[in-house]
Amino acid sequence: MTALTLALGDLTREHADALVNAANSGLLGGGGVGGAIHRRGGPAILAECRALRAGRYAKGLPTGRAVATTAGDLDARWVIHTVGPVWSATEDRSALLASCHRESLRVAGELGARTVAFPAISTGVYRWPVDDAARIAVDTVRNTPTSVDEVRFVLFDERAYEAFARRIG
Ligand code: AR6
Repeated sequence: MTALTLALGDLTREHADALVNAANSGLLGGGGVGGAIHRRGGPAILAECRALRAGRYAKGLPTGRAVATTAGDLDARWVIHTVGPVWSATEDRSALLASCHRESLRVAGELGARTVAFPAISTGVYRWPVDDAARIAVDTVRNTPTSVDEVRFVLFDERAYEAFARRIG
């Protein structure tokens, strides 16, 4: 049974086996939580991202997929980078947001991570409404068989925290 827990604050201050990054497909940094991860985690993370871009993901990491790197100076063993979909009012991209959570858990399981901390993927720069993102994130984690013991959602503001808290119940 995987425990779903919540925290309010900065993901880069959390201790977990793996921290999930809401990345873009270029994997080379950006704003939001990913910017914070690279800032606090130091250059080792970016170096591994560049190596991925030079090899397996020359065209970038596709939306809905996940890949791990070192966590550098963060209090974790790995960062799992996943690319959320940009919110669209005209196209239902929910399956891709669900896939981010499923794929991140799959990668975490392969690594042997027992604790994984997620941000609210796609709810920042990618503008996904937070209540809907909470529904997709929580339901997907609940319905994905995994060896991970704890999935912690780390929410940056009260509004996101309340949305996830309502969904977890
Ligand atoms: N800790 C936890 N949550 C955070 C932090 C933090 N330090 N900083 C922001 N958030 P975003 P996206 C929250 O924009 O929407 C980037 O530029 C934020 O309030 O990081 O998936 C990438 O390079 C929001 O609720 O990710 C991509 O280009 C959530 O994290 C693009 O943004 C996600 O916001 C990805 O957009």
